[in-house]
This record gives sequence, C-alpha cells and structure tokens, in this order.
Amino acid sequence: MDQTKAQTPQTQGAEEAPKRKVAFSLIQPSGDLTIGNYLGAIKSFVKMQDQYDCFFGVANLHAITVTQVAADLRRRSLEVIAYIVAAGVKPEKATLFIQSQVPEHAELAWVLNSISSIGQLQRMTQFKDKAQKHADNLNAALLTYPVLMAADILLYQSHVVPVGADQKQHLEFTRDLAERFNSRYSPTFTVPEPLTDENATRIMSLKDPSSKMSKSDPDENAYILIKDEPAAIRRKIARAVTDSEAHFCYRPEQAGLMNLINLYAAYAECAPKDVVERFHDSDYATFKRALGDLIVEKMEPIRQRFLTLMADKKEIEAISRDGALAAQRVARRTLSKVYRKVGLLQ
Ligand code: AQP
Repeated sequence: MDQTKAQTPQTQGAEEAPKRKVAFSLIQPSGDLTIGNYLGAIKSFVKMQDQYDCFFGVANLHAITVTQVAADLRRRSLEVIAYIVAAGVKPEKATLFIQSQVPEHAELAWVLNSISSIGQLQRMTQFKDKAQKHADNLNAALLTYPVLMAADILLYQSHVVPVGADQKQHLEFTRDLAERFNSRYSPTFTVPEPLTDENATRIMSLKDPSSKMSKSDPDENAYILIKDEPAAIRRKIARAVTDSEAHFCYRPEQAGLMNLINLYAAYAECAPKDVVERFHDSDYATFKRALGDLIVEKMEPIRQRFLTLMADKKEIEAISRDGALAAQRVARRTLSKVYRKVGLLQ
C-alpha cells in the first residue's frame, strides 16, 4: 500500500488530516472467534497499530442480521475486545470499541440508505448467498448490510480497510457511496482503499476444506476457537480431514492437507514450501502432532491473557467504554458535517 500518497481530492473533505493514515476493521460477534479470525484479522491488527491510526471493533449491529441469543451476543461482544487486547493490541495505541455504543453508525447508515441503489444491493454476492442460507429469515438488514458497513468505514475517514476477497465487493460499494455523496454535496468522505495482505491465507474448515473456517459453522470440529484448550486443539487437528494418498504434497488435489500446511506456515511465519521441505518424509500423523503443538504454543499465551481479562470484566468494560467515547468524537464530527450538507437539523 502506498504510504506516501499525498492527500487525494477525495480526502480533502477531512477537516483535520490525521498524521497517520486511518485503518478500520470490525469483527462480528456472531460466534466465538476462531483461529481463522485470529490469523486473518487480529494478528494483523497487532502490526497495524504501529503503522496507522487504528479503529478496531465489534460489529454487533451487523451480527443481528442473523438471529442471536441476547445473552450470548452481549458476552461475545466484550469477548471480541478481550481477544484483540489479549493478542497484543494496546488500547493506548488503537481505538477499540463496540459498534452499538457509537450511535452515529446507525445514524449515518440511514442517510446513506437514501443514496443507495436497491438493485446494486441485490446484486451483492454475499446477499445472494445469505438470502439462500437464511431463506427463513430474509430480513431487510441482510440487504442493507453493506450500507451499514459503508457508514462504519466512512465515519472515521478511513484510508485503508483490511479486506479478504469476500469483502472486496462491499468495499467497492462503500467507495461508490463516498464518491456519490462527495459529488452530490461536496467533498466529505475519504474514499477508502482495500488493504490486502499478500501473505494472508484463507483458513479453511477442518472438516470440509472447500469452505472457509467459520465461527458460525454448526460442526465444532470444523474450527479451532481462540479459547480452545490445548487438548481440544490437538484433538481437532488429529481429526482434520486429509486424504488417503499418504504423500506429503502442497497441491489443490489434496485440499485438506494443503489447508493444514497453510496453517503451519501462517503460525511459523514461513512459506508453505518450507513446511513441505521439513515434513516431506513424515507421515500425516507426525505432521499433525507438530501442527497441534505449534498452534498450542502460539495460542496458549493469548488464551491465558484472554481468561484473565474475562475473569474480571471491569478492565475490558472500561476499555470498550473509553474506546466508544474516543470513536464517537471522530464519528460525530463526520456525521455533523453530513447532516449539515443534507439539510438535517441537529
Ligand atoms: N477462515 C478465515 N481465514 C482467514 N480470515 C478469516 N476471517 C474470518 N474467517 C477467516 C477474517 O476475520 C475477520 C472478521 O470476520 P467477521 O467476523 O467480520 O466475518 P466473517 O468473515 O464472516 O467471519 P466468520 O468467522 O466466517 O463469521 P460468520 O460465521 O459469522 O460468517 C475478517 O477480516 C475476515 O476476513
């Protein structure tokens, strides 16, 4: 990502240009977080906190697009903040907040709804997938989910948003809305860029390597949770789907093994070919034991810090509250500007 880029015309709308670029990312508390969420998001937050002005948080408003149990949603919302802190993000360096505690998200989403095209929303791949998956609860929020996501990002004048391939279309939609608003009124929103990590791997389900490891998977053996105990991690890896070829190779035809090699490479911070070199004479069971040990070694300190934080929730509650206040100060500034331009009294 080009860090040296000068203020573009799109960014001139920001009243006070931040010294560092703003990075933004939220995680949905729609289940207990998996190591997919850790490797795909939280681990990079730790690095980003020193490079960007970061806003990281919990997308609990997004989570209710699917029916949630209220008590679980409350618990998981705080837990997501605890995972982020346990992994090494410092509240002094990054603003950590829960989306519903900053009402500006819902307020800006409503305004952005008024410039969003239903046709464009209906064509979103994720909407089409979710409409199929949740045919029994096809609520309007599933359709307008990208509008809320646009509001999230635009409120903070975000320059970069780390996105996986599945979120690229939504970010494109956010950019469209920002450009539409900026040209209809006057420069107001920074038009965000996707931040893609070349080395980031998509971690796949341990039971079906053709689908993503997902926290809402009904099969608990398909994922490893950040809060899983060492024995559970080792057991799930031992039972992960591989193949009967008994040949240690990194190729799509052996998707289960490929996924485990990717996992090893992500934790060891090396290339998959290095993993193949190291284990090509080993049987799968030996490799799986080494992988289980490696995951435990990396995750156990995080799990212990997480448990300590959740044992007395006061600290995490204070971090979320302070974070929400800090986030709100920035968000309010953007929203006031929007209201003024649209002609809404405040
Ligand atoms: N399997 C994965 N591999 C790599 N990255 C992943 N992420 C999620 N799963 C993987 C990344 O985690 C961040 C937060 O994701 P999210 O919770 O906002 O939504 P999601 O991508 O839909 O995650 P899940 O676990 O699949 O949730 P559910 O089951 O609720 O839909 C994102 O940066 C995502 O890329």
